[in-house]
Amino acid sequence: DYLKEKLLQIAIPKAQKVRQLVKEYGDVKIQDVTMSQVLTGMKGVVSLMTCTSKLDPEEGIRFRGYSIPELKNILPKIHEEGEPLPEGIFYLMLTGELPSNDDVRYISEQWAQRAQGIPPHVYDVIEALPKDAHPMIQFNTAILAMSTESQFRKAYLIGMDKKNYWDPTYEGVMDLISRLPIIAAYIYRRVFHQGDHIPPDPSLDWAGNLAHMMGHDTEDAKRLMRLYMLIHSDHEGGNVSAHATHLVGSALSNPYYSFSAGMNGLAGPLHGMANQDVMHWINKMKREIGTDDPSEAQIKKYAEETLAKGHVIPGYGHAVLRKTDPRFQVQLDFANKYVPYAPYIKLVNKIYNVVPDVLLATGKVKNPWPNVDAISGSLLTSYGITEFPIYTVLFGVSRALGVLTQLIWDRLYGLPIERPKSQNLGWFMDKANLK
Ligand code: FCX
Repeated sequence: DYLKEKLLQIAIPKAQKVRQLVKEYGDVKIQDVTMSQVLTGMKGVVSLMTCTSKLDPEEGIRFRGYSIPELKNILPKIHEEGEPLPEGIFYLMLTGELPSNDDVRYISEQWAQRAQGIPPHVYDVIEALPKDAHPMIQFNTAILAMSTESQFRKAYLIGMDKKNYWDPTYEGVMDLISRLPIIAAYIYRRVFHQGDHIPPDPSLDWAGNLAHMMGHDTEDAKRLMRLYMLIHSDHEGGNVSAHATHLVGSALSNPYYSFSAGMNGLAGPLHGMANQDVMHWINKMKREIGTDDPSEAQIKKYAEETLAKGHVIPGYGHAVLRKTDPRFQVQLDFANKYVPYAPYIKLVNKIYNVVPDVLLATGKVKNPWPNVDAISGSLLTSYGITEFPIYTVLFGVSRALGVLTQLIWDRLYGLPIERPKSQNLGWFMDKANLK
């Protein structure tokens, strides 16, 4: 496997640097931490080392230094006019280098081959769940059920040298990523299409195949799926799905356990489930106002009522970003190019015109701008993928690319178990001299 050899060559000097930093520079002070940082979700506290991507509050995400608009130009594509293949961003996040067409083809072929290894019991486990169990329950259950195949645990038990843990991690990650589209499509067809399943087409790319297996087999739907899989793939290390995957992986739990932890986090409404909740919010608005095409004044009133009830407006705000999310923008540009007249896209535009001011008026929301989830569901819907509960699963399939790449690097760096310190309320009160 030339990719594995290449990875090891890149990683050896970096792992040495990590060891050197700990040994020789371990006492270097890097930051002061305030009371409010700890009590409001550790925002801004540097406590993780992540190499796959970095999030700038103003500019948004960069993958190994490249922004999404840059990647749209430089990553390999199938069609000149199309979207980059997610295989390319995986290669970039893994190696730190831009892939050639051959590298991308190699990964496509690897994944198509490895995808064939899903054990039959995984489908039995899915089938044992009620059809109306949320697709994220089915997805995550399937991920755990697949961990019977983990090479990591076997290698650990036979006494592998810990320097080599990255190798079975890599194998597990490649297997797992290869199989996620099949699992996601299986759940989709089970829940929404009477179990009428569509086999994978090994000649297709990873994202194209997902659209195909879901039954959305047009070139347009495949193009959308490639974009979707590209932009959701990573958002540096501190977001809930990435952090949870990393944390659980630090106990040397295998890649399936680790990723499953991340997916449990993605299923929360403040994280990935927001993409489904946005659609509920929009549809409830249409029902309550009694029209499919509400005016901006009506949307403003509905948004204000949402806040008055103590609810969040899904798709808006962010823990790090302080500008419109470039992942929102790239989808909006895509929508304006290919489906400008889609009713949901028109609504997204109208909502974008009024909601930031409504949030700003609260005086407390740190970022009033839309995030990735404010539009992704409307875009999928405009392409005929109208079943909202599958949206977070699609997010999860994509998110695997980043968080699992980082898991390989965690093992290449030889990072230890993660164990921050906790204190009780009295300790914090003492620090503040508060009685
Ligand atoms: N609607 C209403 N209130 C909001 C809000 C929104 N969209 N965004 C923030 N606030 C509120 C917070 O709830 C908090 O209120 P409180 O002081 O009464 O507890 C206050 O504003 C300050 O929060 P802030 O520091 O700006 O935001 P946080 O870092 O705490 O939270 C999220 C960030 C993303 C969780 C928050 O903006 C939110 O709940 N947004 C809606 C859900 C959503 O879209 N999530 C998806 C995010 C992301 F892109 C993803 O992971 O997919």
